[in-house]
Amino acid sequence: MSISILCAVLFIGFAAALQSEPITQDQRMEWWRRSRFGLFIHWGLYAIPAGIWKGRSIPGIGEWIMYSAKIPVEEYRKLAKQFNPQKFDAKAWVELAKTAGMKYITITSKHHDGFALYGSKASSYNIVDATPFKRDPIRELAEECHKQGLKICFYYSQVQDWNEPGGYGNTWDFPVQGDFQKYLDEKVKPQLTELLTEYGPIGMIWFDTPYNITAEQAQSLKDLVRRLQPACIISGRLGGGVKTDYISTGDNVVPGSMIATDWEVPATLNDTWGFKVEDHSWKSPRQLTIILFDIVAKGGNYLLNVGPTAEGVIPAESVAILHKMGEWLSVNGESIYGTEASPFQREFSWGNLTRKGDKLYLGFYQWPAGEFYLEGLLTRVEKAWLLADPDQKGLAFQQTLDPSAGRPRLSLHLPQQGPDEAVSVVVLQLTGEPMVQQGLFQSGDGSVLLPGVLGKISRAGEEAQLNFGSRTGGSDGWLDPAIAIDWDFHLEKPGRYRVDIITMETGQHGDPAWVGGHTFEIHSAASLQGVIRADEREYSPRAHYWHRIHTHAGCLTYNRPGSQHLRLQPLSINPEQKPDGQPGFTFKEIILTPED
Ligand code: FHN
Repeated sequence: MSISILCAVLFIGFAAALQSEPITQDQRMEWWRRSRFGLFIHWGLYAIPAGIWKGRSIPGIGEWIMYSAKIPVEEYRKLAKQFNPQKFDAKAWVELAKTAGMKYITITSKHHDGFALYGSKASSYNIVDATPFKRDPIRELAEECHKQGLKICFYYSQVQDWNEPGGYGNTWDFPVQGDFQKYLDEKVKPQLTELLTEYGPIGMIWFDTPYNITAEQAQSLKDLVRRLQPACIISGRLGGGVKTDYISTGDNVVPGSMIATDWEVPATLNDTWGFKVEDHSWKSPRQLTIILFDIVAKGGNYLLNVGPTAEGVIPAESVAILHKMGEWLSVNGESIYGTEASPFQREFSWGNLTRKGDKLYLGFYQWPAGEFYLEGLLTRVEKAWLLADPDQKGLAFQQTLDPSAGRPRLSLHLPQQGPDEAVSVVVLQLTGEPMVQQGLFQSGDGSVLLPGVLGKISRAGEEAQLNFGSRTGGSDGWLDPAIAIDWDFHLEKPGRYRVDIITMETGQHGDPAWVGGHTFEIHSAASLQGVIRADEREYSPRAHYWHRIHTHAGCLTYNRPGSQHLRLQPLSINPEQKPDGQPGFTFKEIILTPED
């Protein structure tokens, strides 16, 4: 039986099975939650100029070259005549994703330039009809994914289409916006129908840049996907305020804390999505592995991108990075696949945790040689070992669970060197499900971390809200100086502590934004007043593009151990904003560091 027939049979069986009983949200998301790690592919005509137009390097991301260089439709369309990626090999691409430990592939079926990377009958501006290549790479890739057991998913730009007067974005050819509804009816819906009926079961449609699509228009796209493939997931960027299946964070944005729903981070290996010959800003496998672990520890998925060349080759640097990540996953995959978010609702300076049943996985981004302390775990540990150790040799540990000691504490004796230069993982086998005391305790190195996400937020004595989840870890849109944050914490060692207020850069990656000048007051052992300034800029492996900004706020002296309280109250918030509406007071956390 040919692969196409096999796919059709599978699809009909799958559709019939679904017709009998409506699929639940948990069923729809099951494979996605288990997967945690996927491959994004941005591939299209933009791979030909690869960032250079008429001898000029065009700034920005590669797939935006038509927009950034304002290339007229007639000129850009001519690229199709040159597109002949003879080295394209669907089998090799899928094998690469598998070797990297990825479980799904999301490929651009149509990006903002309007060109379809598959044989579309709805528009002849497609790879089969308009190029000398004449093959349908989306079909080849879908068939390979079905064969090799990966989910195939399609990116589709539903609003921006620079080739169509009715699509959004091309103001140099079409200064007057055309009929968007007509474009939706005559291009988007027919193309989505093709993608959802001719390529077998599709894991997800990845909509993007919703702009000003209306609720009705977005709903009609959602209804279409649900009708044609009820099991197909709909990405977070459909628009119109219509609820989809998960949240898509900003590009490359790792939230500062857990988000209590399904979410995914789309991210780049260098700075571009579509191939750019001059982009050599490759992130290291270590940085990317830390980000993978951190995302999974906060309950999300990581969709990591490659931009193949016009010949159909995935750049060697990307291949090397993905191989390295795959090596790490082949040893440490148990700490990633099918795991849940950390039971601690905060980050740790040493790394983060994932959880599966009654096991915890401690991922160390920095290896704490010697004694290591984990505060707050209430469940008894049975055994601890290095995930990379095939013999699972037990590590020595002690646990204090006695409430009179003030805090539950696990002390682990670790070898001098971690087994992995990226993320070394220690497994804790517990006697039951992990129970955690969420209180704030002094950590092993004597510092106290007061994260915004674990503070009590109030406004004039009433409970209030601040969102720490959606951007780079800093509070999102804190513009109201009447909002304050309070923390209760436990201090073991009295003494003098330096107070650092951490705010985050935000904005677009490659163009970070940060605004200081907010004034504040801190009330704890004493009162401190000051101004948010950039006293220190610190690279964060979790946030990569966005630095942590330290404001040295002064010192506090605590004369006795035990329960303490700290309040952060802005006195004024600088209203200056960047064009995208960011950033306000992008507060992340306060750190108290012992001075002696
Ligand atoms: O404009 C696109 C961009 O080209 C790329 O596809 C990314 C991937 O998340 N999405 C949009 C920008 O957010």
